[in-house]
Amino acid sequence: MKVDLIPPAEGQYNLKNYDEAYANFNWADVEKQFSWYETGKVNIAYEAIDRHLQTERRDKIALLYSDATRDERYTFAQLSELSNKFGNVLRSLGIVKGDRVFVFMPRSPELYVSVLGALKIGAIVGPLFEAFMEAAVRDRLEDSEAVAIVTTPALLPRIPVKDLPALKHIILVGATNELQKGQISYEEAMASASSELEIEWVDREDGMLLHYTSGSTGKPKGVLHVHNAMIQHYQTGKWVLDLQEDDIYWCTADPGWVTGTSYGIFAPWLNGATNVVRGGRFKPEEWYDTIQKYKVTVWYSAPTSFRMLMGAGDEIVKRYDLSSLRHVLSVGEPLNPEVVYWGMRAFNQRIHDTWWMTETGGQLICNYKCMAIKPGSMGKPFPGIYAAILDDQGNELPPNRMGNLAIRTGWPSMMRKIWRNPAKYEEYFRFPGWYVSGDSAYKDEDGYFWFQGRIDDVINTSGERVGPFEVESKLMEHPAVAEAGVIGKPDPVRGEIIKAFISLRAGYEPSEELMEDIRKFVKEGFAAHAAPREIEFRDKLPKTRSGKIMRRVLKAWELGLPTGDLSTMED
Ligand code: 6R9
Repeated sequence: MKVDLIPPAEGQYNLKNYDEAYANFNWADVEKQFSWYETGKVNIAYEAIDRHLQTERRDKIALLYSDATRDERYTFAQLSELSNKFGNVLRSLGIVKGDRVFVFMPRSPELYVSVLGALKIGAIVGPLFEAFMEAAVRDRLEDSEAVAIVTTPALLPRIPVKDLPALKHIILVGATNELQKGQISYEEAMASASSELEIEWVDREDGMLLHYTSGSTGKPKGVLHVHNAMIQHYQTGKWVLDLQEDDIYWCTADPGWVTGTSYGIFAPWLNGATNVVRGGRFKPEEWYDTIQKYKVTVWYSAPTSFRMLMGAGDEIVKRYDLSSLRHVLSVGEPLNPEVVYWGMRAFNQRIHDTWWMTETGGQLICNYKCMAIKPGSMGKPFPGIYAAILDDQGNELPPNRMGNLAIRTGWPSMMRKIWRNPAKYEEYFRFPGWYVSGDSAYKDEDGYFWFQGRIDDVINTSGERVGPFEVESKLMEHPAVAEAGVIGKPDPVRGEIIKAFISLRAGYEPSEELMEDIRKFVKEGFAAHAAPREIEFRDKLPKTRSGKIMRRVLKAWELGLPTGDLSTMED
């Protein structure tokens, strides 16, 4: 297969020579950037915000926020003051270091202030997508034994308070009704809180963030990150995002996704960059308008969004001035070469793919400004990262052989545990010295990595990981559903869509109406993005003898491929 090579663009980059940096890099040198290099005590929110107050960045814009009704800007000094206040609000409720505090609301300045304030008092922050319905919220708050949640009145009905004995405080942003027991008005509490806060200096290995992510079996896993991750957030912000002093940076991800925290909060602010947050839903015109309005220079988004923009047509692009853009990046799914070519045509920029996971906490395999891009490849390992392709026994494979994408353990932002599930954590490290990603890939003779797929069954729809098991469990709650098997079906726009195979209980007949009702049931009872777009009724589903639904068989049927080994399938 012929592969194009897109040469680096002109300009000044922070990382000038990849090979040289890779050969000489040492994480320990990065630590010297931070105040805690000498004291040993640390707080990521301090390093991201307050540290800049002693420099010329004090009155620099840290946050440019807008949505349909708001248009606001905050300096580093203002964010420092507001997050101090929120830290005091939490402290006055008795919340202490290590407590889990969740944020469950649409993007808004209050969301970012809440995250920073909670981190400043040493709490562990759990961000949730606003799209989560009751069951998804319950699973996460229950597993983490969260003590407080910051939310809005509209989302309040989805928090099953009576099932959550650990949950003591609900902080409501924009409350208008009378408050119930345990509820606090964000605005009232902030108005009377002091803006002087004694930051909780924590150990670099203390918990910072708890991101729940889906596996192929069981409930969602709580991936714990620690303050030490800042080393990686900072350095990848410098070399991969290429953040420079005058940049206006826009990461389109919601903090419910790890991209929206690592690269929507920490990387930009640790580097003192101006960070754009756009609230509301995706609309091509609004997105282009955001770039034009703020003169965005560095833009980090996902293939599903780029594909939707591409689908909206080049005519729209011409209506906006996108000439401020100097660096564009992507994460979450494979970036189709077609999209890379579109980016060059539409706004004269290479789109730089980056590969990483919730569990890795930060970018690991990337395309860099100073390096030639092979469209379709995720790029090369970040300096300090050793990536390899392993066979199923843990041996490194030579170039051009597909296998398990694995990383040598020990990078700064690696997860430190799976909450209350040490066995799950150990599964990632089944080959001594390696983190096994669960992705399959190969490395070519030039050292570029090429993504092939997930080894397990996790579905990636529009950049969001959906565990089939969670969707199946929800489907099974519907009175008509006897059994359900859920797979990801390739889709040109969303990467994959969710397809459910369902066998019905006696007394129910397949119909369009029933299909719609089941779809609605998942949408309203679990999460809109997890509702199957396609449903197929079957008399029986393929299962193992122990009763597990064999999704790989469903997938093979769907794609018309051989079903492989069926020895474990029930008769
Ligand atoms: C940051 C993030 C991780 C999974 C990962 C892989 C897929 C991410 C990718 C990519 C191909 C890329 N993925 N980046 N696949 N090319 N550049 O996405 O975290 O939501 O945990 O998903 O996403 O399958 O294992 P997360």
